[in-house]
Amino acid sequence: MSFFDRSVETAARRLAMFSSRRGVLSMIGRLAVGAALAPLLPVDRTYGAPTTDPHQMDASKCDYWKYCAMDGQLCSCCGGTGSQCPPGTQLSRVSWVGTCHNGSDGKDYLVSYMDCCGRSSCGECYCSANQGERPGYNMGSHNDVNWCMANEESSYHCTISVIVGTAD
Ligand code: ABN
Repeated sequence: MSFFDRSVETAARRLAMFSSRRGVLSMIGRLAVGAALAPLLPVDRTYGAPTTDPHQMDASKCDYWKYCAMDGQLCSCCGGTGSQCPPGTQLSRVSWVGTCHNGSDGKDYLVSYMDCCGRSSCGECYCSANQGERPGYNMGSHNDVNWCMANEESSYHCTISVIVGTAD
């Protein structure tokens, strides 16, 4: 049998298979089952859009949600972490507070900002968001001040922030 004959025979058999009553019914059945199951598949209803600004979730960026009332250099850039002073520095005896909104859980948090003292200014990652800041006569919410002033070593190095609790 020639190649041409074989090809025509194969094509004819396939056509007969798919155009038989049983073949057509089985295809309709498969389509019906597929259509019924399609709505059960998981769907990304965000259409790829981030739910929040990615910077607000990145602790190395100034617009990280917890830094909303920050005025100072991030200790995470100065050998410490976002909530721990670098080695060789001491926590300020006084601090200031802010209320920051966490976009990922929709809650407001009370955040305490503290300076790390005893070394000269780190000079890195200066952030100044100042949300809710009040003038100097409202000292607890005023941040443009060297809070190391009450420490024995009063030189300012950098600033950390600690979540105190939810703001109800
Ligand atoms: N509390 C941060 C800071 C330190 C020195 C001067 C201004 C602000």
